[in-house]
Amino acid sequence: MYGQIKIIKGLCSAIALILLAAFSAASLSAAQRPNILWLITEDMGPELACYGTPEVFTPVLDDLARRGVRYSRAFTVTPVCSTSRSGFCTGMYPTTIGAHQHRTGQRYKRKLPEGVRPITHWLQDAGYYTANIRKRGGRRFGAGKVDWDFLVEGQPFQGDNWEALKTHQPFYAQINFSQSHRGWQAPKKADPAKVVLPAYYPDTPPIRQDWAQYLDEITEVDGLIGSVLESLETDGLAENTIIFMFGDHGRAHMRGKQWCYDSGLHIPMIAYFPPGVARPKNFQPGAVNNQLIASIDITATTLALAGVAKPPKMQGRIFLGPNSQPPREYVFASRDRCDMTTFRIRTVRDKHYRYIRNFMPEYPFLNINLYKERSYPMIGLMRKMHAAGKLNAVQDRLFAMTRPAEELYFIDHDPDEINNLANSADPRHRAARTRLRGELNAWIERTGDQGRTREDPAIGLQVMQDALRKLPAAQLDDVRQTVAGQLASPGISPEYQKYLQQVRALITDAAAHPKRVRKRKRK
Ligand SMILES: [Ca+2]
Repeated sequence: MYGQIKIIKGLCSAIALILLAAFSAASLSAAQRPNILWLITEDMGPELACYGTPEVFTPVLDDLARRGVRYSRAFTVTPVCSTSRSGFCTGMYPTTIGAHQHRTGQRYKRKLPEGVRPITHWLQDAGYYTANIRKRGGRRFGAGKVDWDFLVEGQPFQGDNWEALKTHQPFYAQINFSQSHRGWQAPKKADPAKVVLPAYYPDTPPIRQDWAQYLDEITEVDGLIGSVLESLETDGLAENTIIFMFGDHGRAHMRGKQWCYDSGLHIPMIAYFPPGVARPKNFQPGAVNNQLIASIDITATTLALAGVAKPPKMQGRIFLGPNSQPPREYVFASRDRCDMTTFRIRTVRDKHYRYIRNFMPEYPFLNINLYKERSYPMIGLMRKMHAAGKLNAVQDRLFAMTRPAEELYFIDHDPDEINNLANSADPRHRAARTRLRGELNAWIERTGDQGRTREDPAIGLQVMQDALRKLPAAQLDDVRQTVAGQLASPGISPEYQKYLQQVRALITDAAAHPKRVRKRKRK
């Protein structure tokens, strides 16, 4: 009996959702429904010329910002790929839908909760053609990345070919640009001597070169986006295609990606309405908009512009058009396990302050992560400088063996977030801390943060074991030395010490089981 009621209830809500979608879509005629294009750039902070960054050359995006609106305070809801993409794909906080562990692994992925779907499914029901572009002009174009930490039921996209857009309108399409992800190869344009480094990096030529190369990748992406805008023109799509350009999270530098600072969460974001689409009243071309935007708001706003009613559970806010919701006072973000490296960090930011809570302060900033050890040359370089006593106090802090339980930064005066005011006696900062602490607590409860239950540590150790076993002997030896160095570091906590001892045992295990490495070499 209960089962039958449940089925009937389920059917009723499904019918209601279909009717809702059909009614909303019907409120805009086919001709009125615009195409919507998301240009998603990998691992890219707001380091564009139009955001004031020197030595990056982004004439296309600077011009798009002049013709559209540039958002100066847009943030992702997590600082790493798969969780962030899970967020803006669904318009939900990954912590709410159980997609908060970066690279959950297929066997741990869960279905989305009832009433939560990828944006493409809402749009497909409303008659939109959906595509994640991988090909243009018969050639590979676009990474096609999705990287979601949940199981998708049904077809997430209907196509991957740019040419198909001409005959399938209205469309919603994504193009994912991977160039700004590490593995950098763009031609050198930025002058390393002229780039501006954050205060927590030592000013040395290799670090300047690394930063310059990152800027060159952004320059490269700008050119590719220029070619997309040309394709829109040549294919007759420019007049009725709305564009949202944004980064999937912040830059791939040490203390950037994977970290809940502006450097990991702040993204460039530009919205553009072509002449053929009625501009919302709250959209002023050429303006710089300073309101706080969360990446999940792009999702809710895209649905609104497509004439699809906001799904009741969607946490993103509509910020353009007649159904716009009040601007956010706060943006929130989370970080949990990234690959093998477990943390639980939550943060809230208003226009002036960022508050961070580290739920695992007994683990160091450089809690070992094989992906970063391998991909970020800066880590090895700074480790040597740390050992030689060549880092200043701010830079050296990255090597502390524990972290503060709370952090508070006054962004207006401290954009690099280096002066932790969590224990400040200044009444202004104390008031901000109390207020933001309360907001964060309320958000954790309100949104049902699933990180309140700690993941089984065996999962992180399993990921570590799998990764170690794939390492060539020389790299395994590097990891062994890093672990030995950390174990001998003053100030190490008993918790991290215990964890590293487990890692050390896994290194011994990996050295004894080099089967996979040899197998790989034969390929
Ligand atoms: Ca990414």
